[in-house]
Amino acid sequence: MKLLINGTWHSNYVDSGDLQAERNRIRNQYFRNWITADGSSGYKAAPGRYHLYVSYACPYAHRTILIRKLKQLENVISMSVLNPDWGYLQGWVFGDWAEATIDDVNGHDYLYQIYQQAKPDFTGKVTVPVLWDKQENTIVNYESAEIMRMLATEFNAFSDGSLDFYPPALQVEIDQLNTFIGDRINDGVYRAGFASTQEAYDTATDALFDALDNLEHRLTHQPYLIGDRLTEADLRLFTTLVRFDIAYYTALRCNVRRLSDYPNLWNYTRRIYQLPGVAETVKFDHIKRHYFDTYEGVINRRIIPKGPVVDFGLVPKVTAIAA
Ligand SMILES: N[C@@H](CCC(=O)N[C@@H](CS)C(=O)NCC(=O)O)C(=O)O
Repeated sequence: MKLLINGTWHSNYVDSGDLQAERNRIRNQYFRNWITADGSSGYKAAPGRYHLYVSYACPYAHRTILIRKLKQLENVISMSVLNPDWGYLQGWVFGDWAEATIDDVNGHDYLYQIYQQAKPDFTGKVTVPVLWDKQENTIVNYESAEIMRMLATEFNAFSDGSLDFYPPALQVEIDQLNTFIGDRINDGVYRAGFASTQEAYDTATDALFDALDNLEHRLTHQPYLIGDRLTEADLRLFTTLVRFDIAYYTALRCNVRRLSDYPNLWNYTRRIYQLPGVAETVKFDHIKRHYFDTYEGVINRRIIPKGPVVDFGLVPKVTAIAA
């Protein structure tokens, strides 16, 4: 496991569970600040003040890239892109890949140095996305769901305020969908792919495909998860679905069915992909590089995949060999 412990970088730490509780505690305690339109939180929405560190490979970072694009915040919030290959001893590194960048805000080579700069004794994983405050020289937040919500709601003075992906009347339903999709699908593909036992893989895969079946049914008579309106829940689902056949089906053995075997989910994913600006945020070369070249040693190759489900039956049934 790659992580910082008391500010020191470890590239191959074996966590036997001793650090888990501490890491969870820290995850909720630090870097969970909110930018607000009026500045009452201490972090005021302002053009040029904030910076995003992302990877085009990561579905969680993709949420924030997507909302920045759709809300037309590209000139308001700057962005650095990490190399998609996470196999380096240093974890996430800057540059040296098409459309990856250097860190032109803090001048670092590795993402863990951003965390060290913000909190020299930080303990925990070094994940993307990260929202950086150039004024206070610190990490504002590193939870994609929270960054996404802030960008969508607090920057309306500088962005396309007419687009509301979290409208008050739909918030209860969006929250319910986010919980379901987050657990069963966004995290579910990783739970399946990184399972260390057959049983854990089987359970995660069943839960994942049950959830996809459920959403396939939901989309029978409507273009988006909540009727005609594109919401935050759709964007969070999209970043996993757009990776599904390209990466998760093979690299993470989520292979009972392809996404393209689901007529409604497939049309839905293509519908969102074709919305103005969305395709520019999807970089399939980064996605492939990340999932196929990075996780050697993390994925247990001895687990037997559940799929693909193949029907060798012929209709009408052939009963004799014609030779
Ligand atoms: N809960 C976090 C998860 C982000 C996350 O897991 N990012 C992955 C890339 S897809 C990462 O940076 N992993 C590095 C690691 O596990 O050490 C969020 O939603 O922002």
